[in-house]
Amino acid sequence: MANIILHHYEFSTFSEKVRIALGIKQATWQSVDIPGLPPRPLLSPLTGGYRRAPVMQVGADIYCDTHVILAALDRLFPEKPLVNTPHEGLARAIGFAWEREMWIPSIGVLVHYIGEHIPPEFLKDRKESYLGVDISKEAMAPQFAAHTQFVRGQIAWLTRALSERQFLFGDHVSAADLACWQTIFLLRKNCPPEVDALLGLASLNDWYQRILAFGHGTSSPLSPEDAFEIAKTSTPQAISHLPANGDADGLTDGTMVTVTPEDNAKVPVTGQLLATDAFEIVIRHRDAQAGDLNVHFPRLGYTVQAAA
Ligand SMILES: N[C@@H](CCC(=O)N[C@@H](CS)C(=O)NCC(=O)O)C(=O)O
Repeated sequence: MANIILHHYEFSTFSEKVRIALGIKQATWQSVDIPGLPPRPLLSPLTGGYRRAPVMQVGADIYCDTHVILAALDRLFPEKPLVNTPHEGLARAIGFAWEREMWIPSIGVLVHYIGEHIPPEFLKDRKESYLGVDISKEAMAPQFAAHTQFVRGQIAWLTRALSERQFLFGDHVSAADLACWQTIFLLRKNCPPEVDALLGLASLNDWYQRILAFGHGTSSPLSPEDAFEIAKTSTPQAISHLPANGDADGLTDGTMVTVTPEDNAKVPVTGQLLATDAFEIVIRHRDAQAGDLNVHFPRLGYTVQAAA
């Protein structure tokens, strides 16, 4: 079985989504604890500069973004599929749309409660290099009512969808559940219990606890140095799950491209286009120290361009 390495930090809620996915799969994995903000000197050479968390590593294959990580976990552990289900299209759509729409409003509610405890260097990083938004309590206060109403509106449809079922698509948890769950986890874990009443979260509690109970699988710590060494001494896997010459907006396999998140943390990652389909793109990034790496990204939410 492939050696799964997760680069993550404890309070990262997107990381929690993947930790729960590893719990659902009952996986054994290695945990690299990264700081909550850069510099991350031994991770960024592996991702080619992609700076968000979490990142999954399997040898010299690097998976950026939870959407591509969950799909990769389904290939490694076909039991209990999260993306590769009969509801794949909806699982992908709900997961993407929910996270995209909910991230800033959820942070707005979060900082209303705990904003005074966030260190200035964290606020600076989030404003200047990640979100482009000032997430200090003072800056977000004028939008608190609007953010609350938006989150409550989203919670309302989720509650209705879950009223007669265990998970969004029935008896089996999917990537859509995990996406919705992780933003609620952010709030429930960090805010006082009154957040439940504010947002109407109480009736989601059974579903919330069912997902929490999956746990995180079995992990053991790994140092960033050892993870780097594993990447350096491994060979990227041959790609069998994507077609050769898939459509990358007219760019052909072998072309040097950049892949850039289009929502935030817009750092372009450069590499040679190896393979793509409608959902994923893999580029070969060459790092002077780590050597050849296959870096995997989702298509949705990323812009692919010929490198200058
Ligand atoms: N679309 C990305 C979003 C990831 C994301 O925004 N993660 C947060 C942490 S919860 C992050 O990267 N924050 C800035 C950082 O840690 O550098 C995904 O699904 O992985």
